[in-house]
Amino acid sequence: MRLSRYFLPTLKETPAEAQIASHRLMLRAGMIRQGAAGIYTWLPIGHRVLQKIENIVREEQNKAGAIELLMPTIQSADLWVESGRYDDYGKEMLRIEDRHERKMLFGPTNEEMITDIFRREVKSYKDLPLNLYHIQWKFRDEIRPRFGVMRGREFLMKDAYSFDLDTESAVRSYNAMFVAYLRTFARLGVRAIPMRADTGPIGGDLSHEFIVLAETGESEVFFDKGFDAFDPLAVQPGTDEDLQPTVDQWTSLYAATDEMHNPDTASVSENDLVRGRGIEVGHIFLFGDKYSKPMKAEVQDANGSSVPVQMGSYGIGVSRLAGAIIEASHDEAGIIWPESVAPFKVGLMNLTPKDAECTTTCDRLYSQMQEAGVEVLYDDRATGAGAKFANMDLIGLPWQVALGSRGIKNGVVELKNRATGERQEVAIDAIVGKFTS
Ligand code: P5A
Repeated sequence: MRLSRYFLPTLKETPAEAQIASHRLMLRAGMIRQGAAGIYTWLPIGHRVLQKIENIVREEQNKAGAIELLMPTIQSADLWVESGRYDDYGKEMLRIEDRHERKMLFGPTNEEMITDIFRREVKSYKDLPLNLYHIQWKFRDEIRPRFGVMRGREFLMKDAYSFDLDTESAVRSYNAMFVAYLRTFARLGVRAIPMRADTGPIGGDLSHEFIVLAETGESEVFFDKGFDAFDPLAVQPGTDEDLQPTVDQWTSLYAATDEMHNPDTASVSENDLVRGRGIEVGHIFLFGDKYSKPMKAEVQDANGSSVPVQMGSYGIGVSRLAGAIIEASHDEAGIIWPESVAPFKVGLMNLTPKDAECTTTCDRLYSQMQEAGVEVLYDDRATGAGAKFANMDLIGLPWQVALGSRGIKNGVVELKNRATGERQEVAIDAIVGKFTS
């Protein structure tokens, strides 16, 4: 992408309304703009990040055996009356009336709707286990939307719903999601700590939140020093294996708390605990027949008796993650994107656009990178070198390649790693190969 033809409205000034780094940087780096309180437009570079996060979430859900579908944002109130949550949900639910005075709502979550789909189509235990998910916008009329996309009113969530014949099988589905979550967050370049949690309005007995460590986080966590030793990507995804030992290993390695708890330090010595703050990026629940019973979502078991299906639900805050990743990975100059979610891999800068040879060479490098499938943002604008460097640091692409008249004379570009700050000179003809080999 040529920056001269792109839409990247960056800001020099720090916006007054932004209280935390990620909100400030998302506005300054031209990722988002606010439409109304807690409701945002995702500008092109922000949209690319959102799609990268979404795709990694999707890949790991698929690997774990979940199946994607897409439910609407607008739901009928009837289903919520059936489950008993229509009145319970309170003011957080955006209630709408259509022209026929039918009660509708903008979905804050989809337990009711998926239970309705299930009960219409699935009748036998032979069709279980089943896990259905979608990635869809939700609306919660939060009393205090703040911190940009971290606590929005409209936000993008991945929500999966598992259906099993009995509790033992339901726990296996829960464990598969637990492991998929650890893998997902590792691939997104963040460390997320699983912590036992309250179930709140979703309900049930078993629940974990996944917390990304960041000083500005709303939850307080205590975790075991040994936590670092585990590599989530070493654990194979899937529903068939017995993942219980893996889940036990993870859950015995931390203790956690927030304002809702006291630290549960039973399993670890207090000396080994590190105290931190974090952001909830995922939340999983096992709630058995809480919805299937009132909504009569039943299957026939092997004996031909009808039993309510055992359910769980599993959420990831896709749009919140964009903020959480920045919160965990930035410096004074701007964002530092992990490569897996960076909007572009390389930022190519023409430092002396008035120099015809420099411009021809930069244009050639840009074409070669594009042909090689390297995602590159090419700053070909007629602005000064200082502004270009500052802008690249702000938007946080993993690699910067700078070429000016001096580099042309010496036959080299300057390559900078955004995360380490390390700079090196690379022969002009060797630079494209650096990103393809
Ligand atoms: C699980 C999936 C649920 O809604 N039902 C379907 C369950 N869980 S949850 O914890 O309430 O939400 C799941 C994740 O969504 C993100 N999230 C938000 N992100 C941005 N702004 C908000 N206002 C917001 N509320 C929830 C969180 O990451 C949460 O873990």
